[in-house]
Amino acid sequence: MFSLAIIFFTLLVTSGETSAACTELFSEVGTRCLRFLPDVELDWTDAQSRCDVIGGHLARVDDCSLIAGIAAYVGAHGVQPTSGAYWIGATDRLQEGKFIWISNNQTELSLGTPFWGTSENIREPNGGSLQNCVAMMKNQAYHFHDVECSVKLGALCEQNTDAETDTTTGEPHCTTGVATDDVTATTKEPYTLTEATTPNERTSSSALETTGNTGKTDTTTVEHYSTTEKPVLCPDGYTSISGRCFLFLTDAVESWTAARLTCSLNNSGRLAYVDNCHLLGDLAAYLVDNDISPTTGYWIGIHDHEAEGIFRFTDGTLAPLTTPLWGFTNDTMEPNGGLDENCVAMIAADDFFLHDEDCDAALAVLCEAAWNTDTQFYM
Ligand SMILES: [Ca+2]
Ligand SMILES: [Ca+2]
Ligand SMILES: [Ca+2]
Repeated sequence: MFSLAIIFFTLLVTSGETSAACTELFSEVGTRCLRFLPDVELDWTDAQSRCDVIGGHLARVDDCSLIAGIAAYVGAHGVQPTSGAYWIGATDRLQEGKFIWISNNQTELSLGTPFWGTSENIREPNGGSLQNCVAMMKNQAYHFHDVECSVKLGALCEQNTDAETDTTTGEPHCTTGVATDDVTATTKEPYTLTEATTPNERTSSSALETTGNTGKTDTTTVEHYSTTEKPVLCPDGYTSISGRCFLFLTDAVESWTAARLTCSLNNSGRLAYVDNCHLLGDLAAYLVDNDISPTTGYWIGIHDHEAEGIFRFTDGTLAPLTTPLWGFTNDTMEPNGGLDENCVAMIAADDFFLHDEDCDAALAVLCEAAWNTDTQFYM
């Protein structure tokens, strides 16, 4: 009976992990329903029309973890875009420099880390009023670039939700029996840009209330930077970001091994485990917004000392370093140092994307407080 209950619960949880209910024209990627049209070579407007014909819109890639899902799907199914890039549903046509998603009430696409790639070491978007449409670039691990909207690229479509279907002009979408590649793009305007009324600014606060955890006396005022995680109490000097505690030692310029020791001497911390793109984005935004920037970068707790190309955290566990965590040097994807570069840092000149570096290089130090299972506090 007990095991049956567990199985039932597992089924519930498993089905709850995905909200996708994809029609036959779309494939489940993460929690989304996407259709890859790698060979169409359409300008951005025609690509949107093509998606509209099959009951979708150009994809809203507003979750950085979806980039890894897309890259993995492309690799597994051989749907690399023949043009080198996929159009997605973001544009700054309405207001130069402000990129919005054409679905989901035109929410804003944030600039910087971790969504955007580089061209010749210059951060995208870089095209000003000449480049107003957003594409995911095959040779940049599907990071975003702004591109001239008239360029002919592949289309990455996303199935409309019921709500999105309901708000269209009333024409029902036919999703059965359509051979997508034979569909002729319609001439109707598939979307309407309207003035956004509420700027989608980053919400950060250094004065969020701390709820409950008052049992420890040597903690500082909680600062909290993520909009998705609850703030936590952190040791002296550490800052709460993404529900974890970090210490930025911008003046401690030293080798990776020395940096590791420095963290252990600061409340028994460790070099930071930058293990997902949401955290990388939050850390980069915190550094930019607080104008804390070393000239070089921050050592973090990832290395490939033991086996070249196998990156591990300092506790020996494998580091899940899927796109979009790694940066670029001269348009070449990091890590690029082979046996000469075995330690990982967040590099200031690359908007804090990850690079492998010479472990003897002198960089600043990013520590993370360890969780104490006895006290149930970060220590
Ligand atoms: Ca532009
Ligand atoms: Ca560009
Ligand atoms: Ca490197």
